[in-house]
Amino acid sequence: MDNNISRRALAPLMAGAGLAATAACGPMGTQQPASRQFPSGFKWGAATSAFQIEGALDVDGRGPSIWDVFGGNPAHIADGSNASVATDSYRRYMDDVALLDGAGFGAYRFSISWSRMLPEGAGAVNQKGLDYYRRLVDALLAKNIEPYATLFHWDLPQALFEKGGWASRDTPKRLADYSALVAHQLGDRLKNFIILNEAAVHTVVGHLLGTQAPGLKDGKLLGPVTHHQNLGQGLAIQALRAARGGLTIGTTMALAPSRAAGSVWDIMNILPARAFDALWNGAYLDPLLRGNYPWAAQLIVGPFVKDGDVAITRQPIDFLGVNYYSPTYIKFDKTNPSYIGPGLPPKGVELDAFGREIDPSGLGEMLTRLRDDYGNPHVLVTENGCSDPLSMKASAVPNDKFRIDYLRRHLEVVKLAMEKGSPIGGYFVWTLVDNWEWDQGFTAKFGLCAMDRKTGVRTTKASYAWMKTLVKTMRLPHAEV
Ligand code: GCO
Repeated sequence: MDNNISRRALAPLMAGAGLAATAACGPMGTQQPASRQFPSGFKWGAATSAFQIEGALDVDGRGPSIWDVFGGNPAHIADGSNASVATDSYRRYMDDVALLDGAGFGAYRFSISWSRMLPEGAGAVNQKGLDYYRRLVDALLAKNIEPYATLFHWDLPQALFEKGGWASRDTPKRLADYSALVAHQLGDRLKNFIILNEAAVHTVVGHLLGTQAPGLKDGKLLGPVTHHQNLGQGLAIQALRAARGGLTIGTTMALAPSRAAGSVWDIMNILPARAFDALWNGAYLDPLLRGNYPWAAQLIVGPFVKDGDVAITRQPIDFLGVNYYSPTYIKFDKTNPSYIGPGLPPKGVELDAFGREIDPSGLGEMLTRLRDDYGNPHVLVTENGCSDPLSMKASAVPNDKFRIDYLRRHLEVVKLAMEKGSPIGGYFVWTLVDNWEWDQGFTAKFGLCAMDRKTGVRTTKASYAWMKTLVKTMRLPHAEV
């Protein structure tokens, strides 16, 4: 596969695309939902991840993760920054809780840093790390905000990476042990679990493109890293269920339609686009929901699938977390052994600041596939959002109309999908406060709130007020004219 495929990797191709993010965007023939009123009980929330917000990397006994190592090298990060402070949420978590509460959110998706709980990835628990998550969960519950904890959001303990990481069949077992530990220690108050975040991104961007941790560029890892995450997820679901009853368990995937680039005449792009779909979407959906791998993925993972494995990867879940940002465009590339190469979106389409096409219909397409092809699982949209125009300067855009427009248009698709029979129970905006965006450092700003990096003080943007009204009325407003 080409070394450039990923939604992030496409971004630099679109120099100047940041301007497009500020453009007003009308519905342009998009089908509208019959009613704009969301049902009572629909959950509204914001999503974050530990490494992007906590800071305090060497505080209170936390062990290093692969992101400490990769992100600690300024050459890997767009602005040379690191996550040692991030949004300082290890210390300022009450500020975050106050913002969630102020918006009226009923749910918060955060992730647990595996190496804060278990500095070596396995073995004895770090009591101070555990206490932090207890305090956070209790603070959320005190405000009637339901905690949703992701167990693995890309920050594998470095100690486990040194023992082979996801290329090793041991790491799935360690994920299961860690999951059981969290359920034992926090499960009296923390009830909602998301096992993995976007395994496809971690596989492709971390192990093939090398632009994210662990920074490897090795096509041979595609098979084992894909399969072992699926296997670990299955074992972790089993471990959580064995640890205690009454938990709500799901997992989160980066679902994106894989479209053939070019016009209908570019038929040679169709097969690589299908193959990419199998590697990006099917290689994670199918083992969990069907107990097998799609044919094209089978070629790659096959040698690593042992007898009995797919019985483990296939587990009943209470919800599927869907993260959606944009579709992917693929073209035939004869310079690649896989013939899969990154294509460009159609000319003239709207792009977000990441150079990603703004196309809510892609979300509708994936929700329809889940309904028609995957047994219509209960869905939570666990991430959706866009960045302010990328900037090396710390300034954010306070009057972020483009974000309001982006969120509204995606929520129209969510509502429409619900009307067409998809059981969608909630929506989490990515993200609460501008944070440390992986290899993009602080140049990207996805927050409903900005943050002064010198003082840590958070300031709400216009989109925060817009979400607050939406959460209160449960009614999706029409576009502002
Ligand atoms: C992801 C991650 C988030 C990102 C967000 C914006 O989806 O890649 O879950 O950590 O910050 O998507 O790119």
